[in-house]
Amino acid sequence: MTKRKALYEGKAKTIYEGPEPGTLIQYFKDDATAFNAKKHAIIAGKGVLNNRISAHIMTKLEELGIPTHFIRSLNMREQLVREVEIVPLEVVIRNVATGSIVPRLGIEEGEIFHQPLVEFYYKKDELNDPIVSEQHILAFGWADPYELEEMVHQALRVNDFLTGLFSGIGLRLIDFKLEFGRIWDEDGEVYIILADEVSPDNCRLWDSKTGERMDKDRFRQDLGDLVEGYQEIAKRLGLIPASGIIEGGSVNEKIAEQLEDIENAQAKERKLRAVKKTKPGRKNS
Ligand code: ADP
Ligand code: AIR
Ligand code: ASP
Repeated sequence: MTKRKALYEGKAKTIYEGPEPGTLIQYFKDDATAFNAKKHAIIAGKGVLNNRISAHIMTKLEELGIPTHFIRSLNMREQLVREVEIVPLEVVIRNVATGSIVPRLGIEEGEIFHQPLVEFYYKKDELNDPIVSEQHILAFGWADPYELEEMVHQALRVNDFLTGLFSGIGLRLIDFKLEFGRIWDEDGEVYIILADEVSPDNCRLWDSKTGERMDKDRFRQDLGDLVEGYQEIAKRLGLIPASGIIEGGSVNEKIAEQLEDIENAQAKERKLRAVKKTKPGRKNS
């Protein structure tokens, strides 16, 4: 194997230099962390499942015209992506009350919101990713008004699409977190595209019938075996065989390696959309 340069060692992924300028390789690790990495475990199969699930969802989002960093899967743990300048924000969409918002606002767990709630958190581990307002984002220059509008617009489109996708396989999309990044074209025009991953690490998914938690809350709150939940999601999405990918506590590599190219047939020239540089029409009086 050729020696590649690791550019960034994250909590759940390692980022390697890509084969061409402007590309990166995302390696999905088996590490699970919570509470800003105060809780940590290695869970066999998590990386393979998140790689597969995220590749599938990013491909579907591209089909809807939502630009993403995903180029193609490389193997069971790695995907090729476009290198972006990450906007230092976590964009969280909530449909139902759970997690950090419950104690923060003293609301009832399970309350359904009148409309999807969009929240922003400043991506800064040292500060435990504090919640911020649009005014903070603009005042500190983390994004400009057009970028902000674009991120909210795309995040709500992702919410609509994923709510339907998961509802079709008996899962409720409770909330999720997205990260966006910037890329520039030759004319210096900036594009906002969806980056990072969309997986049960950053989406809360409850079984529609039983309410069972299928996502990373299994690990955060010790609710059950994490990989079992992730496998169930992948099975319902038709991404892995009904027998699963784990055998005797470790990944069956023969099965897992075959998962990689299922979606690559669909990987095609990505269409990009520029963020508008003129005042959005709907803001005009
Ligand atoms: P963390 O940094 O929170 O530990 P991860 O372990 O998931 O998170 O590491 C992946 C890192 O790569 C994140 O910091 C994320 O913002 C960044 N990233 C995701 N996609 C891209 C991309 N296309 N280009 C550059 N950086 C990216
Ligand atoms: N999230 C936030 N930071 C990291 C992640 N993964 C995701 C959670 C949840 C949503 O954002 O997975 O789906 C809201 O999290 P919380 O903890 O603020 O309730
Ligand atoms: N991944 C983050 C952490 O390690 C947050 C979380 O998912 O709970 O703290």
